[in-house]
Amino acid sequence: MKTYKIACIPGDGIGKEVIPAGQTALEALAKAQQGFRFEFTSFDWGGDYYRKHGVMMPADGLEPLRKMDAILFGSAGDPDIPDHITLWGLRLKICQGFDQYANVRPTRILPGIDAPLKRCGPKDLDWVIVRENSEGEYAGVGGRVHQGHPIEAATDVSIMTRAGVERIMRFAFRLAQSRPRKLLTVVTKSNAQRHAMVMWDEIALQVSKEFPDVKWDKELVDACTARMINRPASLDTLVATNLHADILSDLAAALAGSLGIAPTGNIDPERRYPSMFEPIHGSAFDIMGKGLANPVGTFWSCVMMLEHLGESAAARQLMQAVESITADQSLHTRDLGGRASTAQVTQALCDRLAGATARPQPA
Ligand code: NAD
Ligand code: K
Ligand code: MN
Repeated sequence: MKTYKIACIPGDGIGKEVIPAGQTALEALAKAQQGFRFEFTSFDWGGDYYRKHGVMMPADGLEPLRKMDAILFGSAGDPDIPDHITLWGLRLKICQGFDQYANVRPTRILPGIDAPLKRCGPKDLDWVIVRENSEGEYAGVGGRVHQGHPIEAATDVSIMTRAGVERIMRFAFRLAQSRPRKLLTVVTKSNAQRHAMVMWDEIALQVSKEFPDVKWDKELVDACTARMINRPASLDTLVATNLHADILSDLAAALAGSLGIAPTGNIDPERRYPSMFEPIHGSAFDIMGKGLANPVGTFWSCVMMLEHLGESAAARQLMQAVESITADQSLHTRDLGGRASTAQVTQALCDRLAGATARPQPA
């Protein structure tokens, strides 16, 4: 039987609650599907590891991950450790170490979810945001001089390379081409950022010629936020820089009902390394340890992982189970206005997965 080796990195805060929920769901799915199994290896990296060892993960931590088929990640972020240390010390180390340059963030309004946009139903909002995940504003280049003095100066330099922009554009056009509407919006800010973003626009035009069947347009990032709210159905696939897409995708998640639902994949499209799947939310300090975390973002991330592994029937079955969960108001967690716990939602999902394959008894 096919065995998928999955690394689980719960990390911090509610990551420690939703990742075990994701594992439970995957186990139930494998039992129902009967065509494959999972071999999970958990890594206790994150804030607690930092308190003990002074680093978020071991220096050679990428080595055990390298032979995995995929990585399931929770969140990096601890109330007592500065965010730039937790982020750069764990999540970005993996994303950059494995050149997961395409961050893919689907957004849909799932059945039963009361999304905040008026006159906007599930059919009016079906987006995939592609985020450049390896360079740009989060290249990590910059510094501070005369720290703490009145003359202090600091920079965070946004680095964009032709190769880096070309590969994310090509990925986005290909993804848009694979979707029914074949529609791509290239998000830009080339009115104000007149070097890298102008190159970004030029490369979009150049790559578009390889995809004559894809309809595409350009939108300034600020105008794009308004368009997401005023004309959501005019968007389908979007591609944006690391920073721009980071912001747009949290907006997208909120417009679809909750940050707790949205999934993402940090993908190495060339499949040289394992890709990493995670809910887009963070550690959620306000609710951690209380069993209130919505596990749906993690379940949907597991769907993306299964698609990446080529298990499309299993991915479909899990997504159907997720949608039947969200359709049931009694299974909504607090972020959706309900009272269900992480454990109740997870149990209900597993019941549905088991029920879906239960054969009718012969009379
Ligand atoms: P957050 O996503 O942790 O929380 C924002 C709000 O959304 C909170 O009110 C939280 O309760 C709610 N929320 C988020 N996920 C939820 C879920 N599954 N169920 C119910 N409610 C949910 O964002 P933040 O507060 O800006 O960040 C907290 C920490 O997480 C910070 O340290 C930050 O750096 C880190 N963070 C990490 C990642 C990551 O690892 N990819 C992403 C975002 C934030
Ligand atoms: K996360
Ligand atoms: Mn973010």
